[in-house]
Amino acid sequence: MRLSTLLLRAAVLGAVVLSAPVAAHAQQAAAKPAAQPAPEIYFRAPRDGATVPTTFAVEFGLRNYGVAPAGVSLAGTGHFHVLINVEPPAPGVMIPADSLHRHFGGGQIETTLTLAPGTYTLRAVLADHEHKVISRELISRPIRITVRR
Ligand SMILES: [Cu+2]
Repeated sequence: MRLSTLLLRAAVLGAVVLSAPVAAHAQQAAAKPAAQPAPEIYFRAPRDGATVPTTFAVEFGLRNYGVAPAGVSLAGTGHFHVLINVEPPAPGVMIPADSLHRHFGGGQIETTLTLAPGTYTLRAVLADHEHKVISRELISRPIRITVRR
């Protein structure tokens, strides 16, 4: 019961995350029907270079991949992480759980973060049900933000 509820939720979340790029992707598919679309992960918010208050909204973006809660083993899915001022582990390596490696194992696609004033480099990383980095493509480009006093 609980698992099926989670899976349903994951499917709904995946649909929400993936709905916008579907139209663009459909055009590519028409031109190149055999091509496997590359996944892409990014921050919808905050924007690169943004100045934000100490508590700020984070919205994840994902194309050509799905979202499922941690612990749910479903091919083609994972859950989001935010890495703060640290390099991402290599694919296949488990992401630590500490203040610099935040896990969103509930399958969240948006959240809030609270950071002390300063400048930060953030990366969004999608990892599998065991918190292992899936691939380089599922590590976002770094964004730089300034948290204001
Ligand atoms: Cu995790």
